[in-house]
Amino acid sequence: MANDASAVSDAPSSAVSNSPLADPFTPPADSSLWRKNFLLGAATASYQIEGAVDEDGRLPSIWDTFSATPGKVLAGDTGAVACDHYHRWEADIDMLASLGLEGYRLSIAWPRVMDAAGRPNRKGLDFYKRLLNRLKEKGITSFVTLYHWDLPQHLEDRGGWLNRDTAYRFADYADLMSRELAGTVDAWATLNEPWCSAYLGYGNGHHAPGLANDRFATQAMHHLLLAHGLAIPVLRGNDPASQKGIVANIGRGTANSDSAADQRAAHLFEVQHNAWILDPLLKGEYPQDLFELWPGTEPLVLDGDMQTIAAPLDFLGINYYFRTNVASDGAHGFRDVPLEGVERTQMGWEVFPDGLRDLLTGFKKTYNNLPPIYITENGMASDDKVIDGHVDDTQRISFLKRHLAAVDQAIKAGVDVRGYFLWSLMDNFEWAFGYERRFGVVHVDYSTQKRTVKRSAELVAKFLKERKARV
Ligand code: IFM
Repeated sequence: MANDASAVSDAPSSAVSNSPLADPFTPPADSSLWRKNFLLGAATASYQIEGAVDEDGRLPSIWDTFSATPGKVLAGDTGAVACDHYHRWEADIDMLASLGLEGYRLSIAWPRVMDAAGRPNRKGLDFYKRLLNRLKEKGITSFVTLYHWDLPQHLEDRGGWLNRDTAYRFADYADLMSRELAGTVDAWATLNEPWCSAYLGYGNGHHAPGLANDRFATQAMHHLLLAHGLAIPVLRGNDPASQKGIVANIGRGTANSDSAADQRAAHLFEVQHNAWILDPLLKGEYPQDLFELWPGTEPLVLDGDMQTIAAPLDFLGINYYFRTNVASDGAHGFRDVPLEGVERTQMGWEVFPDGLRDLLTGFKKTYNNLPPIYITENGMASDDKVIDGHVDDTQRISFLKRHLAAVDQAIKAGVDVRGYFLWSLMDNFEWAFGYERRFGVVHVDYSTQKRTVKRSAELVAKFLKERKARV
């Protein structure tokens, strides 16, 4: 993959146009999305866009190590340059603002802002201060994730999330960040998708650090959740005016048949995908069914841990992408049974908007203390091409419209959903899939770093403009 940042152009190639085409995105008149206080924004993450991995004192992360390991990432891609956002952040924020997006969800690279002894790295911190101040000047609401998977490699060398001490190092990092950035952040999320960190990172090895053992996955999850629980009161103490929460990726599991065994398989799928994270956070306990699925994997839990983990939240971030159809594996688990003839994305993920509505309404029934919800990620990858300066991402437009309709249905069913972030603002490094999979509403040409606003982003901008103009 060519990733040469030398020939550059900062300006997005197409401004928001008044297209004569009928608008396939704008929500119906009765949609809750028309409410001006429903936040509509876009999300990114540090390792996926920043590049500049060894500049200004940034230390290596587990993703630098993992992506440099042959065979781990498609085409040998790495985040070394990515979208070069570390150097182009001003133009990128201008682009975000020109689209009228009201919120921006970003993450901080832990190895950029703290050295191995826990001391601040001023140059790295200044990058985020400048960026957050610019968002404030532009009136854009900032959602800042502290951990979107780029663990400092020096912590992994001491056991990473298998080492309980990492949870305490995370609380130190949260302390430093919230002391330095207090007043510039509207909402803090401790972790992004602990399921991915624990299961893909330590359970099946698909992500950094690439370990594969169910027992590791449950212990890593416990330390991740403990890190979250330790950080929440620290964030509250240092930055009382902001909201505090966490972001979970949730999965819909459906049964391949009406048989009791397949129904149980679908239940277990959702236990390991959703309840594994949400039960500790909202009930202060792990779901016991998890250990029927993965016998003998109970993590080591010390006295007081579960109370720490269940610290009250101001919001819950939900990331939703697809459903998984499953059947019993004939033993105590489930196996995927991909459905034929359904709509899929470039990732091969099934497009299933009802899953988002059903999970949200289900959580409201299951958790009587369910916090206000932000959809912190939703979107899809497609093999987008720039043709005559335009990207007509028809499937994404329809995908977004249908998922926003599902959010509206959940709101009408009584779920307190307060906002939605598109994943992603721009095409970026899609982890083990490198640069091949394009999730952005803005296209990135990685050989020139030219940004091209896709048709989906134009339509979101058009809707936001209309909404703003309403009295
Ligand atoms: O790109 C990722 C993101 O980092 C976390 N949530 C899912 C996205 C798409 O796979």
